[in-house]
Amino acid sequence: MMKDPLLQSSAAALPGASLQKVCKLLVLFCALHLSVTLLYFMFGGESSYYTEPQQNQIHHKVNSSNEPSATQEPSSSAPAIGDCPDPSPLLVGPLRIEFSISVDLEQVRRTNPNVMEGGRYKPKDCKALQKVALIIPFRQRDEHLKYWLYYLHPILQRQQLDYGIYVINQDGNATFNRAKLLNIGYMEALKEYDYNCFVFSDVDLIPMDDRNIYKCYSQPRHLAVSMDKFGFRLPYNQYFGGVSALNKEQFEKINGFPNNYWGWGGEDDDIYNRITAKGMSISRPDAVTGKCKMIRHERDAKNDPNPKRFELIGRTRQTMDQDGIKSLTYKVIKTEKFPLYTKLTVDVGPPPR
Ligand code: UDH
Ligand code: NGS
Repeated sequence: MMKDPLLQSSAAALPGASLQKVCKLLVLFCALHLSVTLLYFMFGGESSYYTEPQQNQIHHKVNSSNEPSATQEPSSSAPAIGDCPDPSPLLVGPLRIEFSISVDLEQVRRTNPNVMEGGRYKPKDCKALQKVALIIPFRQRDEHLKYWLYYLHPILQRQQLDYGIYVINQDGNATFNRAKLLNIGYMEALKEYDYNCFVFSDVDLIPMDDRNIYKCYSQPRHLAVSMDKFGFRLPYNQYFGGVSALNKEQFEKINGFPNNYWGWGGEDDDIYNRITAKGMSISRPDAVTGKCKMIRHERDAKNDPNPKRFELIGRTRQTMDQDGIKSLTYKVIKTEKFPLYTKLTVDVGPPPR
């Protein structure tokens, strides 16, 4: 049988030593190829197979839209975050509110670790739809303030608001002036941050549903519409007391609140008159969402019913453009930054004789 001459010749041409040499060369070649491939992946292969094209594209988009133009200030390197969803997905609805528990503010601070000094908070993962200053008229109601902070901080965080708490404490023992304290809160909060919404809340009122959002609407908002002490309904249609919210434009339009209501009653009716006199209406949540509980208490010293209140309400339209934030005078006596709120002690001046 004839043998393949080619096979015959190659076999004959490869003695043992040469075969070993060829094998060694082959192994060397393979090793070299492997090292080059490895080096390529480690240092030079960014745009190669294993990069994540989708992530790269997103990066690129953010970078290109954030690219500072010649006239722009260089922006910070933090990536832009989107607006918080409306409504907030964190809301839980009806809440159990009770005042028999004892509240320790140190504990409240620990359970709200994201609240910053002075009672400031803003959501981390999204941009809050509004910057809200919460303003509380105050004098000697520390027990009530504890409940307010205990309940409201978690609610306001679930509502994903960028907010700050301002307790406006009337100095001295003269007759109380709720509306003037609220005007002062407005002015002072604005000095601290670019708030665009102002929620004015009595210290003893707690919402029973976190869907009652403590923010501003296209019309001035009345939030305390369904109080337990009134059998969960409005005491009268024009009622605007307890808790209300006005944006900067609405508040300025009515020249703020009146400064000349000393003692209890009527200032909220005056505010209602101001709003309607300027052609605005009142926005309200429904009676279920708007349920709230009041901490029962006796009448405070130096806050007796104001005998002049009916006469004053009758003249709102004549007085409102003079009496308000335009004519507001006061002195800040003390500013205290507590972990859960900012307390401003203010001199509101003496009531008229
Ligand atoms: N406030 C104080 N200190 C005072 C007076 C009033 O902090 O000395 C503040 C506080 O935020 C309060 C708000 O002003 O929630 C409204 O005042 P108010 O409590 O006098 O009004 P309210 O309608 O009570 O809550 C009226 C007296 C009810 C007497 C009931 C007697 N059974
Ligand atoms: C009205 C007062 C309001 C007060 C409301 C509820 O009569 O200021 O009662 O008061 N107006 C006048 O007195 C003119 S409450 O029952 O909550 O104490 O807000």
